[in-house]
Amino acid sequence: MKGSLLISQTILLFIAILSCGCDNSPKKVVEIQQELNLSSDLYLKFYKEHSSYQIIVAEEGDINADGLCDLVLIYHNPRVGNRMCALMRKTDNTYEISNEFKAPVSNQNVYMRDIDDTPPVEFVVQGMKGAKTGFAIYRFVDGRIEDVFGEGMDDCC
Ligand SMILES: [Ca+2]
Repeated sequence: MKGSLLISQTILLFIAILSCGCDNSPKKVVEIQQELNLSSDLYLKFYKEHSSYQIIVAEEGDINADGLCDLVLIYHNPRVGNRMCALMRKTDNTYEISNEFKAPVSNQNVYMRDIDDTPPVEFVVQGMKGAKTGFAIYRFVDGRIEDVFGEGMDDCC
């Protein structure tokens, strides 16, 4: 009886691990687009202008605090590897592309987090390379994205 309980708990744990979003297979363009509420137009423009890139993550947020929703992207550029940049929406609904940073090799994630309670919102990029993990916090300052703080990013990019 105890043994079968242990086996069923192990199976449940295994199912939980499988369904935890660890799947690292690339998302399709349309799948990412459907997850975006306010920036799918910027996403499609960028995709059309950079069709050789594989876009891995797209996260929305107003990173320059101008009231217009911007888009942070992690993508694979076949010439140089994984990169992160932001598309800042302009009032005519085109975008200005930010400076680029190296981005993690796998399990990438981007999320908005107001770390200092002062606009603009910061954003966090995290990811892995093999077993190594890293993250970095970025902020839009004077027209550029700056790396505010990070840990282990050199080992996972
Ligand atoms: Ca903005």
